[in-house]
Amino acid sequence: MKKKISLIGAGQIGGTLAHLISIKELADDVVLFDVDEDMAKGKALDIAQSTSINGSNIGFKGTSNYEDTKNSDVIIITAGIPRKPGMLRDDLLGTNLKIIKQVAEGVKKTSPKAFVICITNPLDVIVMAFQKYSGLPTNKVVGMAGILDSSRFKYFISQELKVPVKNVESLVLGGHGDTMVPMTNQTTVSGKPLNKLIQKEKLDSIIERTRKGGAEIGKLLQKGSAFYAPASSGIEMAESYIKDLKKTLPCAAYLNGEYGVRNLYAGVPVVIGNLGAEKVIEIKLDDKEKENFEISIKAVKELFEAAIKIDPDLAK
Ligand code: A3D
Repeated sequence: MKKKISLIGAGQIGGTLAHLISIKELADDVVLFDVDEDMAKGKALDIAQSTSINGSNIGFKGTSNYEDTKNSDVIIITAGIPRKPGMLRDDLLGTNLKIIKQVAEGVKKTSPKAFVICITNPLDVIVMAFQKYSGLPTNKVVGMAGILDSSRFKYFISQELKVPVKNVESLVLGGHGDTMVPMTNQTTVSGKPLNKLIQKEKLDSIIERTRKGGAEIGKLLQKGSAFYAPASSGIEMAESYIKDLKKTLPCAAYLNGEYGVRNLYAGVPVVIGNLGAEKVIEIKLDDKEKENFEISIKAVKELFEAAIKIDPDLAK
């Protein structure tokens, strides 16, 4: 069966997603959709011209017409504005809420059966708003953040301990903001508990650097925010869905009682397979992790309340 992936937003992350899909041959057809149609067309053409070098056989199209995205298997949304240096993710709320409403209307009409991965910030609230606006089933709408945050945390640990990053196992849960929760007790390096390998002060500074990981890159880039690692993270989710790999990945998923949270999107480990977000895995948190997770959930809830003030329809 032919697979079609549409990328709503063909900016920095959208373009990188398209290139990765091409290299990994994850789909037969890739559509880059953007309000800036020429930019979407230009990137589609550029990547299409790399396929004879990569040896992939994929059709690319750039567009600003939702009809071209019709019947997509996977939709990855990056439409919106990114942070500028000094901005918080939450500062993007008003603008990106309006954009996600338009996107939800377009996707609902043309690809109601798609698996939708949202990347636009502020992530947890935007993915929840997309689900409410589109009415797509909650198992088919997820947010990308935890894979990226975990990857940053693992990278910093590997650098500190001078070990290959693949030897580090860890995950970061909660909301995608400064209250995100790196699970230090679940972290191992070549199977050994991290807490036995690193001093507390060093670990605390790595946690802080992880929480501020996006801002650090934004400050260096000056124009726009991180895009390579965010795109790789989105691709891991799309691949697990398309190939039914059933990987357990930290993603923003809809919680219906899991972790004591109801009717909210937040970062938890989720099995991603051909049914979408198939199962939320509840890992045992110690008292400190639980406390931090609850602080993070509170921050997501407060931001969603702020979103409802902007658009009361979200309360329905
Ligand atoms: P950027 O390069 O600006 O691309 C965004 C694209 O969205 C632009 O090309 C716009 O033209 C397009 N766009 C704007 N409005 C619409 C619309 N209504 N319909 C379709 N396209 C539209 O940004 P980026 O790719 O660097 O980042 C995209 C989003 O991802 C931002 O909100 C970032 O904050 C967010 N982001 C999230 C993470 C997470 O971990 C969750 C990480 C990095 C970036």
